[in-house]
Amino acid sequence: MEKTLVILKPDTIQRRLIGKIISRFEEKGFQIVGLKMTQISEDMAKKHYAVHENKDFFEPLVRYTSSAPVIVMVLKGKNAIEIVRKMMGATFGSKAEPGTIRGDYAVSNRFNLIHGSDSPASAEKEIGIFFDKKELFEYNPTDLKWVYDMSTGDII
Ligand code: FUP
Repeated sequence: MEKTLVILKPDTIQRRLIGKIISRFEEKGFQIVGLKMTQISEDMAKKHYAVHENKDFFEPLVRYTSSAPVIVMVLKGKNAIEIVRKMMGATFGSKAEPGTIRGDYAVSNRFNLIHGSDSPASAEKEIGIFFDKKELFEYNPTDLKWVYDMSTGDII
């Protein structure tokens, strides 16, 4: 089982899309093990997007990310990182396939609603930045044995 960090960015909250987007992850079968509303400071946004530091879109990206409240959550599931990225769709709303979150709800090449960790290393780092250990929960969803076939001892 893998954990990944998801941020529902300011446009998701402003456009009242929180419920719709969280529902997709719940309906897919992911387990929410941490969730809260917060506002990302300019400093945190700069750190979060440090790989884009030298790009021309860095400054507006930091402004967008820190401009208003966000939802941060940790999702758990087998191959969660890759599957969540697929569900998000391509970076630009204008390019994202219909059926993906960005494809269905975004047209902008910046306001793209959602962030998801892109590797196990970044998931671990990002979860640590946004959540204290005591804000993450271990529990057994009662339907888990119908989400995965666990009858053989593996998670299939
Ligand atoms: P993603 O992993 O799909 O969220 O995308 P990236 O890490 O490549 O980009 C991070 C954020 O930078 C995107 F969510 C939107 C923003 N961005 C721009 O504003 N302009 C660009 O040309 C590329 C990305």
